[in-house]
Amino acid sequence: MTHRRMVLTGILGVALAASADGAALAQEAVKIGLVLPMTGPFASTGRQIDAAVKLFLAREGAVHGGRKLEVILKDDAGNADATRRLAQELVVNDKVSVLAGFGLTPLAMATAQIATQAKVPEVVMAAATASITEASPYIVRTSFTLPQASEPMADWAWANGIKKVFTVVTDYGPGIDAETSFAGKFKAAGGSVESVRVPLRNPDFAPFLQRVSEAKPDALFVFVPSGVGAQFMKQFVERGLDKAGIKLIGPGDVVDDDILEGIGEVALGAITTHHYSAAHDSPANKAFVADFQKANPGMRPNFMAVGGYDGMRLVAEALKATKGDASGEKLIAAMKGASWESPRGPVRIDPETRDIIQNVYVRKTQKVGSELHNVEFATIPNVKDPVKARK
Ligand code: VNL
Repeated sequence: MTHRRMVLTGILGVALAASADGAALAQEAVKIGLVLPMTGPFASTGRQIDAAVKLFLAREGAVHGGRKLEVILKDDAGNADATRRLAQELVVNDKVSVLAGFGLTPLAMATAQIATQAKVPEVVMAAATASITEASPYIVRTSFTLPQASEPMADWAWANGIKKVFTVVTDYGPGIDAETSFAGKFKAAGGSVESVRVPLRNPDFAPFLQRVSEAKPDALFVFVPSGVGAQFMKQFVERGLDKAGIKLIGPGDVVDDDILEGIGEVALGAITTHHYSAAHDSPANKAFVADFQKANPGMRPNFMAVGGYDGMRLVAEALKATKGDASGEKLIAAMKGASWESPRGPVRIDPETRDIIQNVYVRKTQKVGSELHNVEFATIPNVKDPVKARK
């Protein structure tokens, strides 16, 4: 080897050592493929999460663990075939280190195999059927599970003199989870439950609400996906159920903060159990809501926004822990057990299930000044997904 050659090799060696130290790595952004329903019937979920992801980068900066986060947003319009194709393209062509988003259960499920094969973490920010995290060891969730939100409702209802409940849920994963977890717990306490399921696409609630009206239960337990509550409540009023003395209860999706003002006073008095209300009383949440509303005039953050915001937080924390190493195995390992203060309260990623452990709050929809809010009045702390906790 000539002297010149040796010098060059030496320089290259130094360059390689520097890159191993992370200096060259820092030049290269860590890409996050964000797949959301930005159009179609569930576009409100996409809008909320997209706004929250942008807010996270604006408030916390884009550099975490020495690496710059770069978000690539794709619209699947709520169609699972599109989600799968977009996730595949993001992994193969864009070389993303993380897949994130997933507005509905079928969309999260459609991506599970890609996450497993590519060893790319799939951060589920919205979809909430309990079984999702079991579909891939690379799935981690920052939203919630329907059993986690619905079982505390059964306890509250029974403790508050409700004996007979009619459940109306959307007929797919999260609705079935909500119905079976609520009914299981409420019946075990001694209550009686009748149940109907309504189609996910183009739902007409009228015939189901007619049955509820004839059955005269003490309470109507309802789950509909985020955004659909406005239509449900309109038909609830049209059937005269608001005047029939039937109490409205359920997980908080039906009185979602995004649409609560639009639903109007008919929602007053609804009792729901959920992990997030824009009215959550903490300094962290007050600042979050104020900054969100400043960046998105006329919009109130809902539980989807918080799932998106915390999803970004989780990626940022994991990168910090791996010192910028974005390999899938390192990232998912760092995500297990991660904990932080969310706008919703304290949260932790369960290292065994990769689901989120969080407080569930009992809330009553009421007027706060001139606005309608879900006001929290009781807290069940550190709730794990009960389906997996029983296994
Ligand atoms: C799901 C669950 C979707 C809860 C939702 O809104 C929701 C889901 C779009 O898992 O599909 O509020």
